[in-house]
Amino acid sequence: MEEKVFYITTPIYYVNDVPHIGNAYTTMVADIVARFQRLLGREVLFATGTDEHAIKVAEAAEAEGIDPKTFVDRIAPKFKEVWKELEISYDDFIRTPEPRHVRVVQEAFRRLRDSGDIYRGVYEGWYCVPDETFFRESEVTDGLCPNPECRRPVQWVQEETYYFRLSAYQDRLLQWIESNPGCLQPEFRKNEVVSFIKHGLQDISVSRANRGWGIPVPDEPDKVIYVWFDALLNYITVAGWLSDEEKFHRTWPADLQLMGKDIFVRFHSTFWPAMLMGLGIQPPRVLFGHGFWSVEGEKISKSRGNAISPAKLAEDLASRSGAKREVAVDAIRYFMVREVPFGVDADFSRSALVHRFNSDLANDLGNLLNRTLSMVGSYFDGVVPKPAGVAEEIKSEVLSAVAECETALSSLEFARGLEAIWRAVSAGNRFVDERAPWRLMKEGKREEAATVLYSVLETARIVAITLSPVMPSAAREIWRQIGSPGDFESVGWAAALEWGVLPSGIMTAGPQPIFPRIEERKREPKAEAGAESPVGAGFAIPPQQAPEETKPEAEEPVISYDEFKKLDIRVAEIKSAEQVAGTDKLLQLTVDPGDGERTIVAGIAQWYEPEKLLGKKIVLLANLQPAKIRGVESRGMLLAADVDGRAIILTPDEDVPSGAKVR
Ligand code: ME8
Repeated sequence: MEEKVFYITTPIYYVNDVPHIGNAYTTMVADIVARFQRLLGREVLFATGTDEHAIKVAEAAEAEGIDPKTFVDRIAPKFKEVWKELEISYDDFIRTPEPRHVRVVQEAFRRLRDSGDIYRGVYEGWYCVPDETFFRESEVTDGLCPNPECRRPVQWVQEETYYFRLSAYQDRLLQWIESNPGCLQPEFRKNEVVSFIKHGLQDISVSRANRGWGIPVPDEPDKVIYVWFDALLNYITVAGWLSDEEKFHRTWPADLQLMGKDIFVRFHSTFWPAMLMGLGIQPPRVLFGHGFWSVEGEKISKSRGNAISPAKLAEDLASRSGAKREVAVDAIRYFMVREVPFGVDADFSRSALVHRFNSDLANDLGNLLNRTLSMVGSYFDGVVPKPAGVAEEIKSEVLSAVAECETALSSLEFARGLEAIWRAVSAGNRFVDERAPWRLMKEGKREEAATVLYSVLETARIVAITLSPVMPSAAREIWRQIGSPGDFESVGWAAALEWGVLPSGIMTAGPQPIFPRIEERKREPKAEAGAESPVGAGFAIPPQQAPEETKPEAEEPVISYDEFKKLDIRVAEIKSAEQVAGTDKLLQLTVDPGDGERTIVAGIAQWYEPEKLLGKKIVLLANLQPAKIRGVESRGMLLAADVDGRAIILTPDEDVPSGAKVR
């Protein structure tokens, strides 16, 4: 019998906006699991995609004055682009308007209607468009969505509809959960599901009046199918339900369905398995609802301007460190699964990212590789030396780390898996420190030095394989630099369980530092006036290149009081603010510093919404030489505090008149 395909899914994301690090997180984790399973030799189907029939998608299109189809056709490919940059190795990308999916949704609807699970009625209650969720009258107070993460206004809906008989599945769902330990993870969220179900399930409306967007109800084109009924079915569309029976048989049930906690309880752990039961299809093997990321302590939201674009973050990290872009992507992947155990909430901070980059990647891993390869270069002409024997202590430490890493990755404990790999890295560094090949060479013990260096190269080879699900590009680079033949994808995880595989006598190719350390006090690379600033670079856009007399970075320049007196720093009021066309980071501000209005450009758009700045008093360097930035003449510079790359505008402690001097 053919082996079952390992089937892993992410949610399909709404296309009302481009992906941020929250969506990227789920997708990166799914990618890590998919790569790990492939290394283990499993055939994998890794699916992701876009959920396009939501009302909020139609509203976003309307806000732009275009039809929903044009809108989704523009945004959906952006997801693919971002996933490509983040090295997401998906096998299938589904878009809900595709005919293969429309057919599945309509057929599922028809079958459930025929069996009586879907019945006609009238819906009267609330609907939250941002959450695309129906709420009972009693669930809503103050006209706001009861989901604490949302709390946006709900709409009152009264229309003829179809209901899905969810209430009939209460006992079957509880029984499924009880007889399949581990089907809902993590455990603490399973308990939430059980109490949600025990609290009583209500039938759920599964159609809406057709306003020109959505999949029509079969034989009743005045109605469209509820977006969640449509979206959840994507998982069986991809697996081949109704289109490829053999594929479906080998693929379903899904081995792992990943999502955030926001859509875990109500939709994926209740509605979804009930729909499948109604269709006579087995529920998935494991549903995992992970925690949410905040950014610098704040909930991610577009209006707060902190919905970080993962691609841009990688670009910034690359420019700040000098690492290759794909290595910067890897560092972000590493950070997000290393920082907290998978499942719980986490906070993203740039300083923590920089810290991990420097300590784990540049210091521990980078050092191991660089110093070993330079010694191989100096003492053995860059050729992998032949060991005189097996260094048992490092071998056993490294192999036991691999075993632990395998167990941890299999049970989705990524942080523990990476800790285990870092034990191998530290073992390698310690081995070099203790055995000191440079001393051995001086003492003429060339064979011993060869054994030490070979063992560390072998450690690096094993680290490359085990690290590759999380950091595929960096692993490829390590592999290349140590001269290992072929690629880790073809040798697979099994090659990490063996010691002594790296052939002696082959040429190494390093060292070329993969993770150049980020010098926190280093001057930022000179940015072109108006260029988007990298992580931590100035947000007050300098109108000109740094002056010629810029001192070397180590010396803090000292200025005299007379020089300081030349600065005209004043309080100014913001009169208007708007984004500079064609940039994500620049705002054009009209400010009044007491002597009439003028325009300045500031690199703060990532953190401040233009509307919220109106009337704010800021501190302005008023006599800076004017400069054109992206076509806008800027006359002065807004001063802000730099907190780990984030701009915080300085404002006076009390209300002071515009034009007041700052001394
Ligand atoms: O809910 N932290 O799509 P969506 C971690 N279309 N993960 C986050 C996150 C954060 N701050 N923000 C979002 C939908 N996510 C539906 C899904 S599936 C049949 C239909 C991730 O675009 C997380 O996986 O709102 C969350 O569940 C998902 O994005 C929500 O994506």
